[in-house]
Amino acid sequence: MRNNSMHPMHPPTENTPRQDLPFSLPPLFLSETGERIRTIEEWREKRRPQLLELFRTHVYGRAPVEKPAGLHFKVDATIPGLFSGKAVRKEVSIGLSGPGGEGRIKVFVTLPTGSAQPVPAFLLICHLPPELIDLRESTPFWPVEEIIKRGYAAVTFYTADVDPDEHDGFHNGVHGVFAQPGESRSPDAWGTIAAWAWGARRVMDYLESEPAIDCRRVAVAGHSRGGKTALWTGANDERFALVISNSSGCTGAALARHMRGETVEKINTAFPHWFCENYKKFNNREEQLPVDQHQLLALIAPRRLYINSASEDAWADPEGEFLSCLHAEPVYSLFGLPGLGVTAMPEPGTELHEGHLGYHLRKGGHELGLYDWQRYLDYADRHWQ
Ligand code: GTR
Repeated sequence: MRNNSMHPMHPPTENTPRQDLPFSLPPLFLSETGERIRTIEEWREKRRPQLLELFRTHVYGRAPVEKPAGLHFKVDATIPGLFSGKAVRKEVSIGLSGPGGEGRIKVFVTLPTGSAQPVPAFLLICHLPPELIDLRESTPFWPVEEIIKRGYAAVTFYTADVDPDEHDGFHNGVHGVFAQPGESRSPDAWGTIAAWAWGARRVMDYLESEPAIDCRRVAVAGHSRGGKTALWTGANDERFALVISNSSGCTGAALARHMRGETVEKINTAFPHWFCENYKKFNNREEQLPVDQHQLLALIAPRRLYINSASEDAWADPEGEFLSCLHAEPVYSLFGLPGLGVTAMPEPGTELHEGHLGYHLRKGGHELGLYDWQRYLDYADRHWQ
């Protein structure tokens, strides 16, 4: 039963019936000033903005602009007759300019033909470079044909167009475009994941101008570093109705304090450009982080969230991802919405599609493939029809 009132049916509780953990997590329902959060209104107006600020300050960093003045869209090409006439692809450039110069994000928008109504869409944040994946083709990683067949638009962009995936001193990509001349970087300035998330939000700006898309039903999805980015995108931008994290692992869906597989120190060492400088203070000090990742998941509520893990993907900590979902559920309960529907980690091969929190644990390793997409499409078919 849905409960939209200011007063939840039951006061929110953090502990039951979730699994006990051998560490304590930062709270969902206690504000920084010690105030207990009891209602949807208090969550929305007090706690949610506080948590976003904590994640900006200590983890992902702060974007210097929202939608920039001068953002513009140009259709570079329209290619009809794809997949035996079932789809048309538009190739669109999003033009950006800031104090440090100009940028361009190329967006590939494949639309099913013949729909009288605007269609829902899947937006993939693609971190694989053009040398590895051609986004104009249908592949297991990006099965455009399957997405179209189910009646959805398939939208994607290369993250490298927004910001290169390398430690370049934050001079290139949108970091450079929006830096003020002579500005020194603050310890909470945006890292590369935050830059990519910002780029995904600009793609949503474009989609809002595209009459063939139903912007009330847009899912943002990504795999691994793209999954971390999808979560941060969805946390910041309530225009996304569904957020899909495919094996996002450390600083994605997995609880930092669970400390299996990749840890804060390991990720900050291997990828020093992904997060803000402040995050490095928590190398080997996860217990002192002011946030944990269940709170990131909770920021998506009451919108739909779908988490995937793979049984042999120990580096991304499947158990830590599942526990994070369980511990985000109280916020869905506050909204009167169903979560996973289980309290123990399911067997590999299981999918949980009933609730506002969707989940599957695929047998196998670290990848995004057709099996995963079919689960995401099934979930959308079920809840978006
Ligand atoms: C790994 C990294 C993970 C994950 C992955 C990926 O090397 O340790 O955090 O993001 O890369 O994006 O493929």
